[in-house]
Amino acid sequence: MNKILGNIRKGYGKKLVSIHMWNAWLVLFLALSGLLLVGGFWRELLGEGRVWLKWAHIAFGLVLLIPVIYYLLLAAKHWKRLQGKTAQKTNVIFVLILLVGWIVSGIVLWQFRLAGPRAANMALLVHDLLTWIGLPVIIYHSITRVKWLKEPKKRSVVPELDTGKNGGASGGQQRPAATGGPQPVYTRRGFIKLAVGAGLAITVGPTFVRWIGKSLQLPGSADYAANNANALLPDPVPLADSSPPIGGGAEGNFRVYTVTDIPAFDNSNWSFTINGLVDKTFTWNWEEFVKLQREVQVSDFHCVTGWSVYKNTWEGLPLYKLLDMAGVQNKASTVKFYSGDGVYTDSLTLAQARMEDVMVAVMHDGQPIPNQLGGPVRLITPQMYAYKSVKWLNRIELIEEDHVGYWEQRGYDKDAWVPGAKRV
Ligand SMILES: Nc1nc2c(c(=O)[nH]1)N[C@H]1C(S)=C(S)[C@@H](COP(=O)(O)O)O[C@H]1N2
Ligand SMILES: [Mo]
Repeated sequence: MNKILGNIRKGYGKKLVSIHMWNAWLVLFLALSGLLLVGGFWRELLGEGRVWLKWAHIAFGLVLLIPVIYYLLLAAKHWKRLQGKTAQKTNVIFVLILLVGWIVSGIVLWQFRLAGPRAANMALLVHDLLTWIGLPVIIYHSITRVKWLKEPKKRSVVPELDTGKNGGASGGQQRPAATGGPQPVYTRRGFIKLAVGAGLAITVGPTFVRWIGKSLQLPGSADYAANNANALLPDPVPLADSSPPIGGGAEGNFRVYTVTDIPAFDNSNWSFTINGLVDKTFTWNWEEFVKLQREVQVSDFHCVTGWSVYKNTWEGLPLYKLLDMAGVQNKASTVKFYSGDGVYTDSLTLAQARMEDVMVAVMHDGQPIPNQLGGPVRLITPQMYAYKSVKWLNRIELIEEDHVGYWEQRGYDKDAWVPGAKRV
């Protein structure tokens, strides 16, 4: 009888160990791929690989459901075993909340078109927050719980899921009295734990604080206007609708995206051109450009990765007016946009380009657009995802053939319409 029970227990323990192992490998892959996906540095380097990586991240995220569900099937039993072990129970609940939270928010982000921008925005926040909290805890757990840090006799049959058995910051001092004598305060384990904890706090802490500041829009946390490296004179004078902004001020925050170094411009190196299949080519310098008649619109801005900024008051030149000024020739069917970064391009069909809210924007909420956010001039396409919204826009060309934009060449959907857009 005892033998049978022992075997069952052994099989059950093995299952938990293998669940834990699969879970650990999946989380490791998801953490690395996730960090590569958000890291600005990697955006350009990865190029097309980035879109593949995103799909792999989604696929492996879904696979993560398997160990979670498998564990939940065994949970009742495991739970009984944990009777009285509050620390371990807390740990299991923490891990489950983390994994389920990651999976659910990940699914919403994956299905952003179905979910819509509000839900996607919330999901991205949750996904980020869980990563900020969960990843350091997991790294700490992984480093401080590797086998060589443990005393052999204290290894349990179900080592990893029973986290907390030797865990907690005071783990080093919890050794059984059986070893006899007073406990040393500084053990190797205790020291390593402290070092890992301090290392994580130092490396992760400051970025986390910055992220919180931006997410909660604390004053001064993302002051792109104050750090505007552009030096274009004169400043554009805002229209009455812009200052104060009729939209009441944007809600949410931009994430600075770029596939190049962030350029900065001044009067000597900035100009704006519209050419190609037009009756009249224009090239304006800044002094001329700021004199062109601007208009104001309030619109939402959606990035395809899940974040949005609502109620932006943009001031600039409606694109259709620029097109009419230049006179589009019959042969033209595509409007191609060039960025002053020298790399990024995108395009709209002529019909899309003529939508009345497509704007060559110069001001945001009554201020010049800072260089980090694409100023002095960027494109705004409220009906479409923001990869169409070319930053540092300095040239518009009318062409006969189609043009596949930077991200579209690298796997983004040619169809960039946001849900509910008035498609043309
Ligand atoms: N030149 C240039 N324009 C660009 C991009 C870019 O990398 N380079 N990224 C696009 C994407 S995917 C988004 S979501 C928005 C982000 O704008 P922001 O950096 O002002 O938040 O810019 C778009 N325009
Ligand atoms: Mo984007």
